[in-house]
Amino acid sequence: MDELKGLPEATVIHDSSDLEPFLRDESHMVGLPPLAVVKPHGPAALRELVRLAKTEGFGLVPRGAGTGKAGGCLPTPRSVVVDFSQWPGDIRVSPQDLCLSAPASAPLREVKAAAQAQGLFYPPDPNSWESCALGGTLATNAGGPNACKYGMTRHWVLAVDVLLEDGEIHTFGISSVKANAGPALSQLFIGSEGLFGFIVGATLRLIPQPREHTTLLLPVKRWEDLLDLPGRLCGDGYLPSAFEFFDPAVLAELRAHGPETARRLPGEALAILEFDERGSTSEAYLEGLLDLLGPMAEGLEIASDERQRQNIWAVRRMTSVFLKERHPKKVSEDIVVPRSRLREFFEGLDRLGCPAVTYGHLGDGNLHVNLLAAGDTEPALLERQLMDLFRLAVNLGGTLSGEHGIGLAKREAFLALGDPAQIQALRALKQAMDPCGIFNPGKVI
Ligand code: 2HG
Ligand code: ZN
Repeated sequence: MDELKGLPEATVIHDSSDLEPFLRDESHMVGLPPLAVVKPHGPAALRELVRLAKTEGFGLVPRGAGTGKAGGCLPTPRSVVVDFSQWPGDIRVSPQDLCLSAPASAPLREVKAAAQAQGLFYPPDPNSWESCALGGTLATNAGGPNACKYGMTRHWVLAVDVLLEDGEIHTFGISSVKANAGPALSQLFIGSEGLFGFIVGATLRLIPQPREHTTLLLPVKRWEDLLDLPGRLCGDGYLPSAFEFFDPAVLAELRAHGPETARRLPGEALAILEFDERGSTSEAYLEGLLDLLGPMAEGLEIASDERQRQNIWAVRRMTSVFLKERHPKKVSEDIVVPRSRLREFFEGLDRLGCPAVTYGHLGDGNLHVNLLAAGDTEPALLERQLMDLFRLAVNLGGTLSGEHGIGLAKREAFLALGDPAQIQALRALKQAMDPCGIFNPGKVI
């Protein structure tokens, strides 16, 4: 694309072989070849890109590290990918303000480490946390196991710096939790998947680092027994910092074909519970938990040191990649139902006869329902299976996506099942903030 040749403060990629990696993310979708990929190094590049997008009529598709699970960063017809990996800026921690500022390009791993180096904690922990970029986690409102106690990425954002359709970067929010001069427009951009503008940096809220962790492996004989446990724990004053599970099919796969540490996993089904309260490593705390678990506690294993804890988490963290390697054409969803309706959800899934295996964030009702045979399923049937699954979650007071977002992968389902008033409001906002339709066209709505 000749117009991009003189773009200031940017690296521009045109060669079709170099564009190849930008057609994919971690979803099952594939994008169309973009006109080019631009890696901006400064505001002049963004200003000029916005101007050109408007005058030449192409779309701008934001990209972080490409670890998204819904196709949000995949190129659509006549688009330029804006890859933020070279966007400049440092990670700066302010212990006084309990906050941290960082550019969109900062690896989430480094953001979390910078907080930790000061004894502070940034909780969002999507399973891609070692490879994803902060900007992507903000644009998709990433979740993760710790969301069970600490909430989503959006709950940790104080301010965002956003490229708007005037070509300039504007800051929404301040570095304090108390800011109430009108509605929090910063939140509009978190989880928006770049619909209204592109996030180039943010100020994040921190808390003191938890110093104690009790990590439990809870094997069960009848996996249905796990389904009431998230609600019972909360009802009894125990809020796990993570409550993950594997259904019997996923556990069997891990045990039969997974890494060494997975081969020793116990149980018919398995939960991983973690508590990080002050005092959670005390005997009294554990006794209370054992009381609550009753006969379920038989077979319980407690990680006795940090190495064991990390081994347990390593197995959980690799599950998605492992299943994808075993079943390259699988489709993986991330529906949510309220904790109190988990049992009804699985009964419903059974009734649907949906050929799914499930694992994920049981503690907050966010389940990774995987259709392993999706690649060999007739497309119309697959679509029906997915719609039935989404409808089941929605009818139980849940939603079709708990953490991965809508992107390209769930756009049609979102439009079909979403509240029409909400979709209309989103479209009105899009029109107001991006009247030329240059920001991530063809995604979400
Ligand atoms: C996880 O929790 C990730 O492991 C990925 O959200 C889930 O691939 C998936 O289905
Ligand atoms: Zn997940």
